[in-house]
Amino acid sequence: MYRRSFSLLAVLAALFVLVPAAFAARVHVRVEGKTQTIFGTTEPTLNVKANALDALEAASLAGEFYYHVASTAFGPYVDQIGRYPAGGSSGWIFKVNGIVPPVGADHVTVKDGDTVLWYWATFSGPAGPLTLEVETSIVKGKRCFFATGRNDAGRASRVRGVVYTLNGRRVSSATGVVCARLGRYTIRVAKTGAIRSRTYSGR
Ligand code: B12
Repeated sequence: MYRRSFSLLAVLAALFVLVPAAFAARVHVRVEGKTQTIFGTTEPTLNVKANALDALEAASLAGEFYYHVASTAFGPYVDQIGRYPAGGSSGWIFKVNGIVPPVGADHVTVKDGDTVLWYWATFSGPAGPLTLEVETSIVKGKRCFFATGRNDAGRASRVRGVVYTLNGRRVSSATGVVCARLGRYTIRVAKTGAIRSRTYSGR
């Protein structure tokens, strides 16, 4: 009798440990700070409990960086990540799969394969800064990269006047396009007033 209840307890204890992990979503997470990437230049996959606020918690654990959540009338509000507290028209914004959700991070459930991006944003009007991405294709035997910016609604457009970091070298591009010989590459793109892209690698 004692043996049976002991093994039942052991099974229940194992379930307590395993079930939360089984329910966690596998989510790509990146945190872009005011002057540099705070976490995840390559958008690594993390186990995230349930929502976009949990994604920040998972990144903070993995990257050992500070963040602070304030309780407001709207609910939890991330008023600081790393060194910089929100103030005036600047603060911390998040996107899920390229779109700024119109509600707090605790209300946005994430699922496997989603991408959560937290970033420092300064608002000069109603729209936030573009978040940059790099698209690539082979043109006339060369590897070409195209800078793209996504607005708050997730709509993508071509961006000019950017600076790439291509295989460790800074390359300015007035057109937003840069082409190079075929081969292995590591690239990201930045522009003043926009959110730097993640780092892409390939060949
Ligand atoms: C300015 C502003 C911001 C600034 C705040 C800068 C700062 N100094 O802290 C920035 C650009 C950083 C911002 C961010 C966000 N915001 Co905002 N923001 C506003 C705005 C335009 C004015 C707020 C204000 O200054 N009120 C006056 C002061 C005196 O009152 P207050 O209570 O002290 O205001 C503070 C809180 O509102 C807080 N705050 C700002 N946004 C949000 C969002 C949420 C969900 C919470 C809980 C708190 C919060 O920051 C204010 C300043 O400290 C309101 C719209 C409005 N007209 O109210 C939207 C508004 C509050 N924001 C909104 C949203 C959705 C967000 C984001 C969640 C967007 C996102 N997907 O990232 C993020 C917050 C993410 C996070 N960090 O947790 C929504 C909230 C909707 C809802 N029902 O939940 C609103 C109502 C806009 C809208 N109509 O969609 N925001």
